[in-house]
Amino acid sequence: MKMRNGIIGMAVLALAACGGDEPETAAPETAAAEPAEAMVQTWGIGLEEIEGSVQYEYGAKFAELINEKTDGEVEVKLYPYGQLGGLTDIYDQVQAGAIEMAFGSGFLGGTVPESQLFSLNFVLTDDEKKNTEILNDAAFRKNEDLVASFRERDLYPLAIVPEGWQVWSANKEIRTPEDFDGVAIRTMDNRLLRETYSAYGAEPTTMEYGELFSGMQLGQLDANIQPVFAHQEMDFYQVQDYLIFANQAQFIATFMANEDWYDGLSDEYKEAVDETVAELVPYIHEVQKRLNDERLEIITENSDIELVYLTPEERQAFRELSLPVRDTFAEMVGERGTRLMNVLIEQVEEAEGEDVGEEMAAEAETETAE
Ligand code: 6CS
Repeated sequence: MKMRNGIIGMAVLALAACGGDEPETAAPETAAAEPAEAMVQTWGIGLEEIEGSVQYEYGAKFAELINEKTDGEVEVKLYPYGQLGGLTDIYDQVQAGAIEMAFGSGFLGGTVPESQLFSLNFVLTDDEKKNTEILNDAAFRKNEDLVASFRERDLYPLAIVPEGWQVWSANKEIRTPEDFDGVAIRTMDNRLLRETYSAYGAEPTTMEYGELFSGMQLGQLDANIQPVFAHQEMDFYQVQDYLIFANQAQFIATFMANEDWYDGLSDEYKEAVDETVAELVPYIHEVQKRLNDERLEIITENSDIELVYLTPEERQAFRELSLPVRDTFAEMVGERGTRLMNVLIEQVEEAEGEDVGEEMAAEAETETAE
């Protein structure tokens, strides 16, 4: 393991030194007081996505705020997708400490099985902002079972980042589970997603993010699952005929740190990191909404792709098929992960209960006024 870590570390150093693939240092917008050069340290963030993505915007804002809060003593470098290898290479490198932080989403299931919780369908509310708040509320994000799942793999979860609804693209219209019959759909590499799409009647296939465009173009895949911004920025929409909005799940990534690095931060730097990730919760929600809305406009302007929005009744058929997959999750991850799933379900029910309470109070107020 040590040897492998050393090789990965050297790969990152070599990468940082080579001009063409130079990582991107997110420049602070406002120049902080200049520290002596020797005092400046650099933290690296591995992104699963390219420039212009939600993860990139998150990383750039994180870099700007950290630079300000540390009076210029820390610079943050972003490594967009492709610069550190494939998706699992990114996770290997943050586990090994070759980079300080990284994002991990669906493929992370192979490294942190409990993170497949974020791939479960029909678990969160229909309100994206509320979901972002629930996932980042201390009751969930600092839950000891969540933290222990990451710590066991030398990682520490800093923030949970929903990046927009997971939207199906396909070369045929899909409105019912029967429509999925024989459809080769690409899922990220985790068992939970494969079980979910098998339950829907499709034929799940795993493929690396960077290979998807040609997979669809060559007809190896009939369908794909991405937030809208990714369908656009990776040009996937150009090789598919339908975009189908079932609002079955959001794309959710974890922004995570190498455990030893995070634990070893000075109190001052740790506070800067903790404050920054808290400040970025409402920020990134607004960014993902904007990016997804803007990119949908680009898609519709530049293609004849058909947009399909499932009705509540159509969604319900998928919801029912998704429920037994919760038991599969429980079997896969054991007691700790199951407790975590139950905490999330409770938080969601509580938030939905508050909504109903607020609606009833508003109705009562209107009736009194009448
Ligand atoms: O589908 C994937 O593999 C990738 N999609 C997005 C939107 N982000 C990263 C992830 O690996």
